[in-house]
Amino acid sequence: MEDLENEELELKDESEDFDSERVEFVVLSNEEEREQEQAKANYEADDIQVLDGLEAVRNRPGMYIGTTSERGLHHLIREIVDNAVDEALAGYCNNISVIIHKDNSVTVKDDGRGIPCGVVEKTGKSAVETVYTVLHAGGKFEGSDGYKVSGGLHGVGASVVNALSTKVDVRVCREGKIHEIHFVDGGHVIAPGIQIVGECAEEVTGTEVTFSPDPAIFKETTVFNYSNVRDYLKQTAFLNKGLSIDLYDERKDELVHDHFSYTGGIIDYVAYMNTGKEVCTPTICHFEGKAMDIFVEAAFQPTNTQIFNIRSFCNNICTTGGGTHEEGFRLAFGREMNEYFRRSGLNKASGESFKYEDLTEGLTVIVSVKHPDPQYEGQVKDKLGNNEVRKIVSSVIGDQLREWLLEHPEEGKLFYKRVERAYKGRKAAERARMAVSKKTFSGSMPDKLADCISKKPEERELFIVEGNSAGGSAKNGRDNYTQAILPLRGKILNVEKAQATRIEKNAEIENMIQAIGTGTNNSFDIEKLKFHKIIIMTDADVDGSHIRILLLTFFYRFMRPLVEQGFIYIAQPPLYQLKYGGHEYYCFREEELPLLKSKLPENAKYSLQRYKGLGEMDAAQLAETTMEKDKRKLLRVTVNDAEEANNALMDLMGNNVEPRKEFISANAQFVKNLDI
Ligand code: 1YM
Repeated sequence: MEDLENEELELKDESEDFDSERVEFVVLSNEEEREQEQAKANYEADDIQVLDGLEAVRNRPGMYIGTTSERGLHHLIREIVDNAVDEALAGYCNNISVIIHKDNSVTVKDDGRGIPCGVVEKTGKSAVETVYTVLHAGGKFEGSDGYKVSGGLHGVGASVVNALSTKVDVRVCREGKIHEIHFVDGGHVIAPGIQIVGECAEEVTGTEVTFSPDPAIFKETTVFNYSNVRDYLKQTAFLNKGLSIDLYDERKDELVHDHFSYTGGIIDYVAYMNTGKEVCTPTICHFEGKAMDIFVEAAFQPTNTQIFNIRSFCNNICTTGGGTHEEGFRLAFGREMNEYFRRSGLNKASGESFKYEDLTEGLTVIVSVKHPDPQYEGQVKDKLGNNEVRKIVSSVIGDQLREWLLEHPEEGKLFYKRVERAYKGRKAAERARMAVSKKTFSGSMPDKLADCISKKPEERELFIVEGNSAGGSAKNGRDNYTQAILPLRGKILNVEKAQATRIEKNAEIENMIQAIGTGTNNSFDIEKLKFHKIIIMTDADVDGSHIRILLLTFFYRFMRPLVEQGFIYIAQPPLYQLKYGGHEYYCFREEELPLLKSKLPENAKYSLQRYKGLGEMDAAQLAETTMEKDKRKLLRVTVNDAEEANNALMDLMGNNVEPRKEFISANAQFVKNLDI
C-alpha cells in the first residue's frame, strides 16, 4: 500500500517539472494563457492517466504479454521488431537489425520513415512519446506535422515494452534531424521529452530503440536466448519476402552474427522445412491473391514423410491453433485435388474421393494471411476466428490451384501417386488395426474400470474420477455405451518426485496406462489409443486441483502426444446449485453466483447448496451438469496448460518452501489432508 502512494506522488512531481519547463519559453497573450492553463490542467490529468495505464501493465503483465517467464521476456523483442516489420509492410523499410548487448539490453533498428516526432493534438505530446506511453496508441492519430496514419494497429506494443523496462531510449532520424527521447522505470519520460540532438542527411531515416527489461517484472530471467530470437527473426524474414534482418549478440568474446533475407519468401520457407526430406514434386506451388482487403498467400509441396506439416500465420503471427485460414486451405486443396483426379481419369482405380488425410499426408504447407482486423480465438488466442477468411482463402487458392493443375499435368500425376500411396497405406493400417483391436479389446482392462460398450475409440470417453464415491455416482449417471469410468483412490503418485520405474508400477497409474492402451514414452503408440476423450474429473477444492496437477504432469511427461493432439480434457463440475420456483440452476464459477442472484426477484426464497466435492451430487445431478454431452462444459487441455501444471508441481515439490506455503495459504479454506 505504502509503495503505491509514494509512486503516485513521484509521478505528479515529474509531470509538473516537465510542464513548467515547457511554459517558460513561451510568451502568452491573456486568452492564450487561459487556454494554455486549461491545456496544462488537461495535460496533467492525461499524464496521470497515461502512467496509470502503464502501471496497469506492470500490475498485470500477463494480460499484455501472456506470461513473465522466459517466453514473455522474448515477447518484448517481438513487439518492437513488429513495429519495424509493419513499417516494412507499409513499403518503407528494407533493413532491420537486432543487437543483444552485454548487459542484456536490446537494440532494434530499422531504416523506415522514423516514428513521427510532431505533436499529436489529442495528447499534446510528440507522436513518439504517445506511442511509447499511451496504452493501445497505434498509428491512428493526426499529428501537427501533418502526417496521417492509414490504419492498422501500428505501434501498440511499444508502450507495453516501455512499461516493463527499466530504461528505454528511442532515436529517430527524420527530415534531416536526429531526435531522442528517454524513459526510465516503467515508462517515466525524462524531461523535456523529445529533443533534437543533431543533424543527418535528409535521405537518412529510421528508428532505433534500446530497452532493458525490468528484472522486478521478469523474475525468472532477463537473459535473452539467442536461438529463440534467431528462430523468430528467421521466420519473420521468410514471411516478409526481401526484408533483410541481421541479428548480433555481443555477449560472447566474439561477436555472433546471423543474416536472414529470402527473395522467395514463403516458397523459401517450404524449401527450408523440406530440407533433408525426399520431395515428390519438383515445384513448390505458390499462390497469392487479395479480396476484401485480405491478402492471402500459400506455398506447399508434398514429401515422402508421413507428416502433414502445416504452419499458418496471420499478420506474421504464428497461429499454432490453426483457424479459418487453415480451414480455407484445406477446403480448397481437398476440393480441387479430388476434382482434378476425377476429371483427369487418374482416380479410376479406387473410384472414390480421397479423404483429406490421404491428400495431405507428407504435405508441407505455409499459409499466410494479412488481415486489417484479425480476431483470435482459443484459450491462448492462437487460432484465427474471422469467418470471411475461410471463403476468401478457399477461393483464392482453389481457383489458382485448379488452373495450375490443368497447366502442369506431369506434376498433377506426381501428386496423384503420392495421394494414392497414402490411401493404400491407410487401408492397410485399418485392416491391421482391426486385427489388433480385436485382441486389445478382449484383453486386459483394469478391474476397477467400468468400461463402455462401444469399441470405436472415436466415440469412447474415459472419465478419470477422484475418489470411489464420486466414481459410484459417475458410474450410475453415465451413458454406458460411450462413457467408461476409472475411479482413482486418493492421491496418485507424484511423478515429479518418483523414479520412472516406480511410477509405472504404481497401482493407480498402472490402471490408467492399461485403460488408455497406448503405452508410455518410447513404447507409446497412438494407434492403440482406446479413448479419444480422456476426461479428468476432480473436486473443485485444493485436493482436486492437486490431483489434476499430478495427472496433467503425468500425461505431459509420459504420454505427451495425448496432450499435443488434444485428447485430454478437464470436466467442469458446478460449484453451486440454486433451487428456486421448482427449477434448479447451476453455477460453474464463483462470479456466476451473484449474477444469478441478481436476476431473482427481490426477497425471493431460494435454497443454495455449495458442492464441496463431486460425491455430494447424486448420479442424475452429476450426469446432467458434468457428463451429458450436450449440457456439460469440457476444457480441452493444451500443451501450455500441461506445461504450467508441470511447472506448478516443480514449484510445489522443489526445495524452496515458499511456493508450497503460498499454495497452502491460498487454498487454506479447502485444505483437508494435503500431502504435497
Ligand atoms: C525499432 C522499432 O517502431 N519503426 C517505425 C514505427 C512507426 C513508423 C515508422 C511510422 C509509421 C507511420 C508513419 C504510420 C510508427 N509510427 C507510429 C505512429 N521501429 C519502429 N517506423 N510514419 C512512421 O503508421 O503512418 C506508430 S509506430 F503512430 F506514430 F504513427
